[in-house]
Amino acid sequence: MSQTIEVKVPDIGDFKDVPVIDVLVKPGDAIKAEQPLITLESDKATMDVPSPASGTVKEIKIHIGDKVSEGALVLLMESADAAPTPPASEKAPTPPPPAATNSRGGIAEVRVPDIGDFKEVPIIEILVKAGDEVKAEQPLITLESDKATMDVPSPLGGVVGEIKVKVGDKVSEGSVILSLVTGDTSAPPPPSAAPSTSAAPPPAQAALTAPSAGVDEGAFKLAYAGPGARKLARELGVDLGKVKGSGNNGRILKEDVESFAKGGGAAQAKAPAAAADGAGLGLLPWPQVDFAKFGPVESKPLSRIQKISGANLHRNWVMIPAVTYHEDADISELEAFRVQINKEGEKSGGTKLTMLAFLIKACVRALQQFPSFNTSLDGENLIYKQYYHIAFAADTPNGLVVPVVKDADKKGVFDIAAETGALAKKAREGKLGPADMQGACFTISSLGGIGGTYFSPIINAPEVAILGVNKSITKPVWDGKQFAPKLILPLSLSADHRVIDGALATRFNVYLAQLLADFRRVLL
Ligand code: CAO
Repeated sequence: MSQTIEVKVPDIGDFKDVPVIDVLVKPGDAIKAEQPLITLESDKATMDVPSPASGTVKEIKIHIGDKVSEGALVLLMESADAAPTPPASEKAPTPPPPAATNSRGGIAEVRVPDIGDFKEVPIIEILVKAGDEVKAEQPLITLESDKATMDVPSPLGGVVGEIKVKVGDKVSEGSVILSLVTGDTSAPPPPSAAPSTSAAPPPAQAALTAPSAGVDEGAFKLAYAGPGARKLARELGVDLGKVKGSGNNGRILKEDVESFAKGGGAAQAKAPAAAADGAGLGLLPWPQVDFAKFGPVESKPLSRIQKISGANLHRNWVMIPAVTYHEDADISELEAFRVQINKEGEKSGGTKLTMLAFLIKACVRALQQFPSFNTSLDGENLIYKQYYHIAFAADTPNGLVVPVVKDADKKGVFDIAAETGALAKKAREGKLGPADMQGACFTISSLGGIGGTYFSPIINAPEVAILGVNKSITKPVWDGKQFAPKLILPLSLSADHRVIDGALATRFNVYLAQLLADFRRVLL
């Protein structure tokens, strides 16, 4: 017998009441273990809740917009894992996945229809997934050229088989999109009853959602909204760039589009937060340029990490009156020590000490010496933290992420080096969980492995300071009698001026440089 499983929100770190921004399955869907079921989005991260087992979705217990915490019931499913395979003649106790229901139909290949003069148009959304049951005319993918956004509808009813394209692929008339297991007698039959047929969707004109008059296409493209909201905006002729999102990080929900269309939009458009084009801030509108006029171009959608971190960085840049203070630290002895210890480690096969690990340890000492740096603004109060969790920016193929080394004050430099190495690896593999990225007191952004001299890092709110580090370089330094070669590490400290004034920031920098110049001071 199959078994009904209650799928609940797993341990999601300290996150509570996190909004559901997407429900990725529906009753009747056949799902595999680990397949994402819903997407949650906090102000720090977007996370999918995976299925604990294979089976069939029975009942969904939540809606988009619900706020959930660990243990919340997501859905009921019939677990296939628990069920012995029934004999062929025996009727399955639960409805089989849709793909298995149509034995009379064939397999149709759905292709891009006539889309006018458009060629090599990028796919910006795939609206269905393998196993989905679709109706004739239901949109399958969304294409977006520099002139128009268009949905390609399904020519037939059926069940989606293999999806042959991915977001970012460029398609033209005739490109194969997916295979469709047909058999829905209510829909027009495929042109041929052969098992593999080529089904031309309705003419593109039926699907083409040309830009509405007055819609700013550039801002529409950049708006932070999912396919549902985008589609609705097209249908209602709403200029998405002017809609204020009420979802997490300003994500535009369908309701926002509806209320904008109903007239609330005029007021919204005036709100500064909604002014994607800067008009609401009294600024000139964002320049709209047809780049293709000047040479070949290619449009690629931002990654999910870029969209989320972009919204956070923008807020922090606009809202924090930050000043960046520079300092040079003489790390000649520290680097010699690091190299020496690593050589010894090579013999014993130990963890490699990194400059980042020493920096984390030195920053903890500096935060202890200057507690104002280990705070967060909370209205008119300043929260002083008595723990030392240090974040570091990690560059990944999908964008910037900021994992956190917890309780760095209680860890040795070897442990910190091992932990940053493991976190950076996890980050590059896209496997960081929410708990890995929360609770930071202070952030280090190290570009030392790449180069550069100084830069101006953006504070990671609600922290009040961030340390930027570039590549160390040997420079001649006057020691009172002569120039001596010293290995100099350029430091760039950005601090929130509401909490930290210039004198304090400079004292912090000078102290940090002293620690790095003579690491024994960390023990004092
Ligand atoms: N000066 C000179 N050399 C340095 C250095 C510095 N400040 N910091 C690191 N290096 C050297 C290392 O010693 C290493 O050399 P070897 O291979 O010879 O040992 C090399 O540069 C590569 O180091 P790394 O950058 O891979 O390792 P790390 O521990 O220093 O940094 C991490 C780890 C995760 C911080 C890094 O990989 C990373 O992602 N950096 C980018 C962060 C970023 O994008 N910040 C900008 C945020 S704002 O847009």
